[in-house]
Amino acid sequence: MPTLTSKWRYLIMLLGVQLIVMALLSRETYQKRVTYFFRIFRKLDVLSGVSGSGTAHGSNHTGADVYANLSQLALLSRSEDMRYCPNTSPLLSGPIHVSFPSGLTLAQVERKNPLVVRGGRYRPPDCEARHRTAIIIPHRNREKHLKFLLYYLHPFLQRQQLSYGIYVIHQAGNYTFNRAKLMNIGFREAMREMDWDCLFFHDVDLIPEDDRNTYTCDKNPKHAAIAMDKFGYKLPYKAYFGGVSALSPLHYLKMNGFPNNYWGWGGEDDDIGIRVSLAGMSISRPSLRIGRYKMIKHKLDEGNEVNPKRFSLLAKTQQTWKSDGMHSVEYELLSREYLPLYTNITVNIGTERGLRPLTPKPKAKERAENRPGR
Ligand code: BGN
Repeated sequence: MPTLTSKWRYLIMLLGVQLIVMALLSRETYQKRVTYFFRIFRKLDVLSGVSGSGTAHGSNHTGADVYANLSQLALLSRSEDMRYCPNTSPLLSGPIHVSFPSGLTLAQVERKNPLVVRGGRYRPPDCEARHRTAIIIPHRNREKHLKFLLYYLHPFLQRQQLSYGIYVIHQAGNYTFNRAKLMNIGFREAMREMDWDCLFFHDVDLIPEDDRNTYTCDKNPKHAAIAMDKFGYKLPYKAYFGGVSALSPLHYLKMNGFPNNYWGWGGEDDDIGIRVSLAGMSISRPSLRIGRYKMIKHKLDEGNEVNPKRFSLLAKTQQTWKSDGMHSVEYELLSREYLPLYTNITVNIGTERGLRPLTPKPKAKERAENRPGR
């Protein structure tokens, strides 16, 4: 009998050790499962239009809900003798949780931003903003990305207590895309409407991940998207100026805006970076910890093929920057719509061979035939 008891004891001990080893091995998978489980809840939260989930001072690595705390703003009202907002907004919370749930609609984004008015404009309800920032987004066929950007950008800017407006510059037609030219147009059309003191030139697929990355201008042109997930949260090269950058109207005028002659993907951001130094300025940047962005994954768009001329264009920036830029931008304004979440400016920018009508004008004979009464 005593031998049987010790055998049992031995077996139980062995089972115990096995259980401990299994628990240790499955810890990582278990954690992943728990995180996945919580993510499902976050997604539901986003879609059901509930605000205020997540911690206001989110120091956890996944970050806080970008809408946390903002619902209180809707209860405040403006008064005549309002003070300036504080230098640092009390609404900032640091890292923001960014995910891309399916099923999000623009109507839901609208509901979550009750203080945003026609044309995508906003002013803090309880204090006079210290800064007026216009966001310029070059766009074509990226409705899904735009929806996510608007979902995150509106509350992000409200947390910073800015007076702001969002402009989407939509290239009409199927000709090759020209990001820098659209940004020149955005500058002109936005400044025509209001005396903005800072302009953020913003790719549609980049979501800021930390609300301390303030959308205000510095003494020098600022490169804000310094740490993108696709580049391992560091600069791909020292002179990189792509993704999101910020210029005051004075910076912009000093460097004659952006080039108009980069058709297709690549090089135009490098050209803009070179212009900054040719105009006697330098590039300022937030810290790597704060200038973080998540990119919405996508394939290279049709009509935005890699530009084979970018190398030769870049080699000539020094000779061309004064003649090609904001002074020489040519376009046809097709429409200006004040939508609930942004101002949509649709333009015909022509092709590399110049400005040409999107739909060829009918010949004189056809025009005569189509006259009413015939
Ligand atoms: C660079 C591109 C940029 C682009 C970054 C990041 C060129 C010019 C040739 C020297 N520049 O290589 O436009 O933003 O990669 O993708 O292609």
